[in-house]
Amino acid sequence: MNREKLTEATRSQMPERRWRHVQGVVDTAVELAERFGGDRDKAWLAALLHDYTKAWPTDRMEKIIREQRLPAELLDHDKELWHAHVGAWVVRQEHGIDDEEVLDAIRYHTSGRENMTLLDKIVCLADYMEPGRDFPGVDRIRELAARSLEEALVAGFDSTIRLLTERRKVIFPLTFLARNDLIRDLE
Ligand code: DGI
Ligand code: FE
Ligand code: FE
Ligand code: FE
Repeated sequence: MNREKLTEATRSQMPERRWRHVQGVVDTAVELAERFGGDRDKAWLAALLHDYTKAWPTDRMEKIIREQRLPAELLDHDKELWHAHVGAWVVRQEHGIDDEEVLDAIRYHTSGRENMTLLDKIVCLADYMEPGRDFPGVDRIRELAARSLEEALVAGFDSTIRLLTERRKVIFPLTFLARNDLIRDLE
């Protein structure tokens, strides 16, 4: 697999603004991998591909969820969650990505999950704190990330839960499971 081709293929899936976000996530994920002893190459790859289908039309994603038997419960939750699972499926199909660790990091980058792997944490946290992100609490997340992936991620999930609550949105259960599991590990 050729890094340049994969980079161009990814770039072509999304508008320029989203591509800048992806580049920020790539740089941040590689830095976090270095800081916390993760696999630099896997962090690079998972970060590059994490939002592969983010800009796709929802009907195209819905079709894949139905036809490929991705978790049907996704259809009952926010469409914002779909691109993570659909993206993991598409990059395997289109680019032969078969590293399950990388695919899981893509699949769970939005919701998180219980027992997150080091790579899951790196990609999910990089997505929260890349330099282009600007939301209440992001600087605190960046500060925490200097010393603890887990503390920073809890702060990230808390900010998502807060935002969703304020907007009276349905919350995907995995987000709670991910957060609770990290809290228990920290206790
Ligand atoms: O794809 P990105 O915008 O880079 O970031 P993401 O994949 O983390 O998506 C975050 C969006 O998903 C954010 O606007 C909140 C929304 N969302 C909707 N329902 C849920 C949710 N995020 C989580 N973690 N859990 C939900 O239940
Ligand atoms: Fe995403
Ligand atoms: Fe995220
Ligand atoms: Fe993202």
